[in-house]
Amino acid sequence: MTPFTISLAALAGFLLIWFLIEKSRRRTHPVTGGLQENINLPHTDEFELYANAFSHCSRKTRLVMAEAGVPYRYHSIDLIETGKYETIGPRYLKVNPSGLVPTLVHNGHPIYESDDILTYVADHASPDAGSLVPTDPAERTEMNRWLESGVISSDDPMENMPARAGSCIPGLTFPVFVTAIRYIPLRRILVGFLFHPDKKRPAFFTASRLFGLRTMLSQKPLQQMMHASRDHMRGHLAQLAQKLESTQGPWILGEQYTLADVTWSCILLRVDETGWLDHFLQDADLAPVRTYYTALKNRDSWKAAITDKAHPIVEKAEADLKKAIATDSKIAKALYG
Ligand SMILES: N[C@@H](CCC(=O)N[C@@H](CS)C(=O)NCC(=O)O)C(=O)O
Repeated sequence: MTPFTISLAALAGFLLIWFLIEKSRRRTHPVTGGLQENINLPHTDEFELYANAFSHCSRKTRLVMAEAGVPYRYHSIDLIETGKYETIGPRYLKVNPSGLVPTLVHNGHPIYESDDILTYVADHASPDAGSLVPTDPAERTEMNRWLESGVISSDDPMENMPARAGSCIPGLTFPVFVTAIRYIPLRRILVGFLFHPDKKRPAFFTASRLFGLRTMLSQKPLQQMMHASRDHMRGHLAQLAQKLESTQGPWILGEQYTLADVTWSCILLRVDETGWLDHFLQDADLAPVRTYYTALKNRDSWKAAITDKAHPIVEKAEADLKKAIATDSKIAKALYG
């Protein structure tokens, strides 16, 4: 063996050991939702929230904290579309071994799943928070129905789009993902092939980074997925408009702002920032949705939870997408045609 082959073998051995150690530090597994009383995490504040600026589920939890008036320490956790795969870093996996955001930590005990966080905050966080849930059981059931519609499943984020508005979110967000990923170095995206539990994500982001919006939008399966999301979301918005008309607003259940409005704030925001809202609202039947969305944005919680936590990469991506739609008819046709 020459000194060169010996060095090569040593390097390969070193890389393999590094990979195996890193892999074992980044192992993920599913978690059950709700409060985990048996887990104790280091903390400095009574409430600590681990969340991402762009993540739909994270936004719901920031909004509920703002609505309940609960102070908390904020840990901003990146997803690859906002910079890096921080959710599968060893530090965050100690907080939530599923590798998903958000996680709320109360006195060191984590609470998993965004909807469990919403109800936990409404039930425990502050004396005012109880008002986010109706006392009347029938109203409570109705609130839960609207909450359920906004869920994004951890197992299959796009399951059952006809029943869930939340399942339409990934497909509608796809063009913004493609434009955002331009700002992320390729080497960071490729790390996902080594460590991310869902290899479809690095594959999608690598292709988006290499080929760009025009090419990605011309791929038939991606177009079909996006159009299915769009068409089902239109149906969900029509149901929302009918509901708002029947209750006379200003909120989904009428006079009382509830957890259902927290979820739907984030759905409408995503539909808006991905360039779809104006397209949908050309339909006059959806006018109540516009009034409702304006009222949501005027609440104090919106500034605290959404505006003040905006992410620069996402803002650039949204501006890029709007420009591309305005200047490239092929892109506009792929989206709206
Ligand atoms: N059902 C979960 C879904 C959480 C989820 O899917 N979070 C996404 C962001 S919205 C995530 O952390 N993805 C990790 C990744 O993209 O690598 C919840 O509601 O909390």
